[in-house]
Amino acid sequence: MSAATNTAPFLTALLSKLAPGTHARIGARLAKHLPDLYQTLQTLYGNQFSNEQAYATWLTELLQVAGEAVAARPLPLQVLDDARSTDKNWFTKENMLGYCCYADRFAGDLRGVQKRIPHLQELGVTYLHLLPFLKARTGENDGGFAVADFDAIEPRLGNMADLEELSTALRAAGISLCSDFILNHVADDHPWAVAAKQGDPHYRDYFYHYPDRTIPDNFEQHLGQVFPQVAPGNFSFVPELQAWVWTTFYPYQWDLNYSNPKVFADMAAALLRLANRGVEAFRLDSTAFLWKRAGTKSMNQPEAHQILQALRSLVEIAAPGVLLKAEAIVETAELPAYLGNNDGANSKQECHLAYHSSLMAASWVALAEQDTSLMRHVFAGTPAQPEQSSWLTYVRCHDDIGWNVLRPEAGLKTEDVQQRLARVSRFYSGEGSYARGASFQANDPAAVHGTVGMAAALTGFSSAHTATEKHLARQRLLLLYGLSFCFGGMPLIYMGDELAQINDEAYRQVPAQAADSRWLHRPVWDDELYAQRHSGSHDAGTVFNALCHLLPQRRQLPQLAAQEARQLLKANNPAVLAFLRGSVDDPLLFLGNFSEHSISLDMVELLADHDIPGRGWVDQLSKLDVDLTVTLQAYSQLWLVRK
Ligand code: OTU
Repeated sequence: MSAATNTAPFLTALLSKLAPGTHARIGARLAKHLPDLYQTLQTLYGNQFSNEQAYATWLTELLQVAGEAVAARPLPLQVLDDARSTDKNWFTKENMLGYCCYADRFAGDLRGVQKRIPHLQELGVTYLHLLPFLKARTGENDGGFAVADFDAIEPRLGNMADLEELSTALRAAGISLCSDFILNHVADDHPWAVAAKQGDPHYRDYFYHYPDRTIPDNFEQHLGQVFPQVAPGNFSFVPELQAWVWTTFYPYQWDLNYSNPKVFADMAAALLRLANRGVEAFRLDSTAFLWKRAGTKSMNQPEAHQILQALRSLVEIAAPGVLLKAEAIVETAELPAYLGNNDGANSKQECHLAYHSSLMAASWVALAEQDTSLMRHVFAGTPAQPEQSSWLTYVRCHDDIGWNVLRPEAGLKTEDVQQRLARVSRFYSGEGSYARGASFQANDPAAVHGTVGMAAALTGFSSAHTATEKHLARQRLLLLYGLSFCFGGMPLIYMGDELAQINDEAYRQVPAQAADSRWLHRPVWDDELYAQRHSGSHDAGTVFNALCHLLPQRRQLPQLAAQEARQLLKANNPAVLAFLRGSVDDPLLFLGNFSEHSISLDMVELLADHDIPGRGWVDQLSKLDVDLTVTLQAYSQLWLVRK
């Protein structure tokens, strides 16, 4: 059956197999999304079946699972599905605000998280990303990114009842719960890996396994390395299998073989079961790596996108209130595809959200270089996102800041790129700067290291002694957050940043963490800082108060919704970032000074090419009118609107 072929007969046959009680709920959604799903999965897996009938039988089984998920979907979630189906842009609005933390480090366990809802509400959070909380591998587990069971909670953190209770309490508070869904790999003690080790051929083929180094060596010639120091190479020898297993990340994280349709079906079913527990958004981890192809980096392959598109169709059918968020730490040019496209008849829906990781990294480059040129390239390389999708904008996360994604923007000659990014990396590890981060691993000493460290440590709080230094540190932190609030996307606050929390060195004493310096910026919630949050004489308070000033302003500015237009302006000073949001009739103009100097700008000149007057602006943050010549203090930002 080709795309143009009618899937109606298939649909009729399928409906006869689904519980009649669900037809009213699922019928129209199936009619809408089945043609795409049928075709996408046929492109991916059609050749694995002896004929089209066999493929259709497999797809029927998959959709029966989706049908069961619909039948079992709790009523409040059905209500949510319906509401969101009539307001498909709900997550792109200017009121959206994310918060990201580890359940244990934030609040002990899932029950503890519930007790911290008032903190989230004080900030105006509408989306809570709890880092991995599913049952993880025993022993080292990459902060939970090695999952042993998709249907169980990590016992330290609670149980399924706690998760359901938490998601319900969050929903009542207007907060959507986001869970990681680690779909690229499972832990080596996940039942599938255990069965494979015991010789079960069915489960052995859930993984990529090679009897000798011939194929791995071939692949390795083109592959990168994520953890070159602590987990070099992309294959690990597994004695029980007498084979080399594909392990992109740690040796105990076994990449799943998505060329096997059973893997796709099982993972899709696991996602839908979790959705029925009240998880409203999934952070799809490491999406770039889902498909391997010899002779390539095995990242961003078309099939990886097809897997995500098929998941999207399934979610639209079985749990349309749920969001998918792509985590793909890749070059700017590769990012937009994760949001799908609007190309007319070929338009494809993929993830609702995707991390704008190169904007994040570029904003730190701008701060280090006191020059926005590189970031302007990232802006220029970011097309308007398709309808019903949004960037996830952020300043920090639980991983290192990877500078290498910026290679295309960093220069033309390899040595220049290398030197430039290495300089930024050294800047943030403190060489001649206010920053107090550290380098993350890289595979050769000449290569560029990523950077670890809390945002407050990187912006200068840890090295500030005088009031002026503290003021500058605060301005830098707020400038980066301000940009993430205004760029056009859902901004995410990383736990601790709202209280200017600095690095946590304790990981060096914890054997399971000591080798992975990302733990430097995964601190434990600090009650003392929290108690200072309204104090004007503590860093925690001044930052918290300032954020609590910016955030309500943001919620009142419809120009800042993700779907609104964005246009970069050319300022006559490279340290200044200037861009318009919203319509020409009622725009918001963001001005940010990434340098330590104060800079004057001529408003008429700035807007000359845009048919917008230079006169008649007011700063939404200070409520002060703006003169024709506007002065931006060191690291300051203005959010200008028409009077
Ligand atoms: C993701 O990250 C997670 O965010 C990491 O915490 C996990 O360790 C990893 O997957 C394995 O599950 O490249 O796009 O610091 O940027 O590991 C996937 C390196 C990734 C991370 C990288 C990352």
